[in-house]
Amino acid sequence: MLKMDKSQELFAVACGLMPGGVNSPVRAFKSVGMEPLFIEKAAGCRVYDVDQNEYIDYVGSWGPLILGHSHPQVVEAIIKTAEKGTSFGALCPEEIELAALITAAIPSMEKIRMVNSGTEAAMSAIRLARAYTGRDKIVKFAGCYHGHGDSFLVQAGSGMLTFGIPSSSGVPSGIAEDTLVADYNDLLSVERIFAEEGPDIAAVIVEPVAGNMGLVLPRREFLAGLRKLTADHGAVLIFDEVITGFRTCYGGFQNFVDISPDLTTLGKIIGGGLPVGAYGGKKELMDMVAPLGTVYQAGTLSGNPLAMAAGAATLKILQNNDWYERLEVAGYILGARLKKVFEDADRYYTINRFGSMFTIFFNEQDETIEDYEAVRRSNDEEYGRFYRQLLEEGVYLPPSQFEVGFISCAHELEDIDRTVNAFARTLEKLNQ
Ligand code: KE4
Repeated sequence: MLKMDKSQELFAVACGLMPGGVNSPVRAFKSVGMEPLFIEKAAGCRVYDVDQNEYIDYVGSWGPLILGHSHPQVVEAIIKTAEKGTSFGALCPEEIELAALITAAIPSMEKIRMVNSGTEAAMSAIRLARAYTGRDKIVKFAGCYHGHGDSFLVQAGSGMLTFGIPSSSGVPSGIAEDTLVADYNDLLSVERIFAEEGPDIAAVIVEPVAGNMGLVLPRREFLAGLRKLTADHGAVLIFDEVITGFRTCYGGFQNFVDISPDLTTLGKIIGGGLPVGAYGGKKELMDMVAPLGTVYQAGTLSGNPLAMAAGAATLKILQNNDWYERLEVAGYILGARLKKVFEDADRYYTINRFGSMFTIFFNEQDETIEDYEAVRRSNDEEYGRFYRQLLEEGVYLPPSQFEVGFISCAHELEDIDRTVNAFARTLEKLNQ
């Protein structure tokens, strides 16, 4: 039995201070049927909770820690910058450095604006799309998540899927009505919406690889189809690359599939573990943003030197493409060996993997998982049962079936080995 006394003691206090004891719902561990861990420290691919339990970490702070925790060069950049001041509310050289690194890596981002979260980036991108087109409606996909901006909390993924809150309360009906929902990987569902509402649609926002209903890969024709459909109807195509940005390659998933969206949102990795988001795209759109244009968007800590330095240090390390090859090898080995473990245990499962991102779905029948309906058929109770046992074995997956596991550059083959063995022991114990 996992020793969790200290975590439980702290959680009791936290519940008196914060709703559900957390500052973000998915951390509550509710969907995996246990009280949450309090993490005390982390280094490389390991996290350590307040009860001195050690885990191989596949959460990676939900994606930002692609280099692993406390990377020496990132920590050094943060310390050196902090010694000169953390935020001035004025221009600083660090914001130019990070903006230059990102726009050089993602050519469709001719101009970029830094914000403090993926949510802010997505909210700003649709505001800009609405201003540029003079239209109000947006199209999103069931199971995709773009942060907690009102327009996105309609059939969203991530914590909303985890907690079965298809749409959040508190969102004015007028706003929800302007959010049209299509089916991921189903181009026909988008064509039908455009046939009815095309002239009123400002933008389509999509996760080019869906990471908030578990990992669901795009069919090739899906993204290319969205590009053509939005261009034909004068709507803005927004790739939400908050997860995939600098995760799948040095740049965006868009580089990988050679599709240029009109706007891109980023977050997570570009902050190197500190709060950073960004949106950017064609000059024609971005020059509408204040103070140049009439689309207002602002932020006290946007572009602060500390977060910029952490992000720039991270991207400069990732410029060495060997890291992406290494992540692909680690992902391939983990996926292949887990497939064998599940087959030996005679269990239905589906492992969706792309590079260093993966999700294990516990399905009731042997099926591929390529859309939201198939995701909904997975057994998240069984995921919870598996999760708790795996934690006992020292492996820390995302505490939700509808999230993505992340391998970092700090995971060695020895860690993959230990992970596979932990899965095998877990399945053995669950099958007893
Ligand atoms: P943030 O506001 O959390 O920085 O980013 C929102 C966001 C936007 N777009 C995508 C594709 C995202 O995945 C996210 C946030 N991801 C979740 C986990 N899947 C963050 C974890 C949490 O909510 O605590």
